[in-house]
This record gives sequence, structure tokens and C-alpha cells, in this order.
Amino acid sequence: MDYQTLLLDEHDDVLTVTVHRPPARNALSQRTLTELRHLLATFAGPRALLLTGSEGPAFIAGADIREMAAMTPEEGERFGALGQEVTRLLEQLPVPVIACVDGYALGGGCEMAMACDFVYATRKAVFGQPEVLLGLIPGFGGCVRLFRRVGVAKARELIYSGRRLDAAEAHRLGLVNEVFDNREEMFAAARLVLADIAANSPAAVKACKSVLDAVDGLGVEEGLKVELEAFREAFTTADMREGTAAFLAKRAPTFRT
Ligand code: CO8
Repeated sequence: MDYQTLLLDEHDDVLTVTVHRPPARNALSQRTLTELRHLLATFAGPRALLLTGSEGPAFIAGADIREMAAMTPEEGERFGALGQEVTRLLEQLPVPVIACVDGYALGGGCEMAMACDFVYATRKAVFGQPEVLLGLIPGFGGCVRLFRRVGVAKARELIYSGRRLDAAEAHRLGLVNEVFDNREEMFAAARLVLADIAANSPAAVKACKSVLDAVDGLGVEEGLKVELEAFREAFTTADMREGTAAFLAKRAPTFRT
């Protein structure tokens, strides 16, 4: 696919995906979401993904309001379904995904960030679900994911009021893992944590991601069953044999999968 609104850069086995629509503050158009869907559905190779927005006031200023303004309910539903599909693809990617947020992450932008494994931000980052100001509601998973990150009461307050959070408050609430002074520091830290993760068994990291996704919303008993199944599966991997043998031989492991 010809990516017109995404910039891709791969190095050190990490794919950086930059949403690039500067005139619209990197808002998610149907075109952008279709490109993201294609990219994520055909993703193979890199050991990690960084999602960001091109440099400017916004990370992603939400779904494209200009496009939505003219949509019928059926078109709105298709648009919402496309955005939800993209967030699910992000969540289910078999490698770690970090959102690097610099500037506004509003509406669909906040929802994209929440579909990533975790979020790093600069001091300039601003989060929020301002859909009610437009007569809309969060449609790319905001109602489903925000309360899992910040708790039900806070999510209700934020979604009903549409108010914005600065980076410090988002950090305090657990929406953001860490706040950095600028983009360079944020990307350097993201690459560092990804390098740490890359030293571990890729099969085990993938299994953890899949278990964490599967147990979301389950009760303890059901969740433990899912975990146990994946735990058993780990015993079938070469990485498990190598990791435990390397520990006992007091040497560094060499993981292959
Ligand atoms: N969509 C389309 N265009 C946008 C968007 C957007 N979300 N945000 C900004 N733009 C455009 C503006 O229209 C403007 O265009 P133009 O130059 O042609 O007038 C240009 O970007 C620059 O915008 P500003 O002058 O407002 O830029 P500022 O730097 O002053 O402000 C803000 C940046 C704070 C990001 C401001 O633009 C803003 O508030 N944007 C809207 C934020 C918002 O409300 N986002 C939520 C959108 S709704 C949503 O995401 C729903 C998701 C679920 C959808 C489910 C579908 C069914």
C-alpha cells in the first residue's frame, strides 16, 4: 500500500510509525486509519513498534472532525469500526508497542495511545476525551479502555467533562508511564527500554502480552486458567530450556525465537 499519511522508519529492528498530517494536527482520517490497518495487519519482522505523531502541536488531535461532520450513522459506524479494528491490531501485535506522545492526544489520539502497551510522553503532552463537546462519544475504545487505566470514577469524570489532562496529571493517574523534557529524551528512553526487552526471550514476551490481553476483564479464576495454559506452553519452547540452562551455567542466554 502507498502510505500517504504515515512515515515509517525502521532501525535497530524497531519500526517507528509516525502519523503525518501536519495541516490537520495529525488527525485520523479514514485514509490514515486504512493505512494503519494495512500496516498492522501485514506487520512482520521488527521486534518492536513506536507510535508517534509528526512534530508539532499534536501527537494525534483525534478522529478527523471534518470527515465525521458529513457522515451518516452508517458511515459513522463503519468509521468507528475501522478505528476499533486498528486499536485491536495494535493491542494484539505480537511485539511491544510504545506510544510516544508529544502534544495533544485528544479523542481518537488518546484512544490510540491507550491501545499501545504503554505510553511515554513529553511535558508538552495533553490528553483527553473531548468527544462530548462535539456531540459525540469516544468511539475507538475510549469508553472501554480509559477506566482500565485510570479507574472507573476518574474515567467517568474525564469522559463526561471532556476536560484535558496535562502530562503530570496523566502520569499521576497512570495513563503515562514516564514524562520527559523533550522528544529526543522520550525516544531515547523508549529505545532503551525496548533494547532491555529485546534481551529477553521474544517468545516469552509475546506470551506475556497475549496473556495480559486475554485476562483483561476476566475474573481471577478464569484469568489464572489462561495464565496456566500459557505457562505450560512456555515449557515447550527452546527459549525456556536455554534461559534456565544459562542461569544454572552462570552464562548469558542466547534466545532464538
Ligand atoms: N480533525 C480534523 N481537523 C482537525 C482536528 C481534527 N480532530 N484537529 C485540528 N484540526 C485542524 C483544524 O481544523 C485546523 O484546520 P484549518 O487550518 O484548516 O482551520 C488545523 O487542524 C489546526 O487546528 P487549530 O488551529 O485548532 O490548531 P491549534 O494548535 O490551535 O489547536 C488542538 C490544536 C487543541 C488539537 C485543536 O485543533 C483541537 O481542539 N482539535 C480537536 C480536538 C478534538 O476535539 N479531538 C476529538 C475529535 S473526536 C474523536 O476523536 C472521536 C474518536 C472516536 C470516533 C468514533 C467515530 C464514530
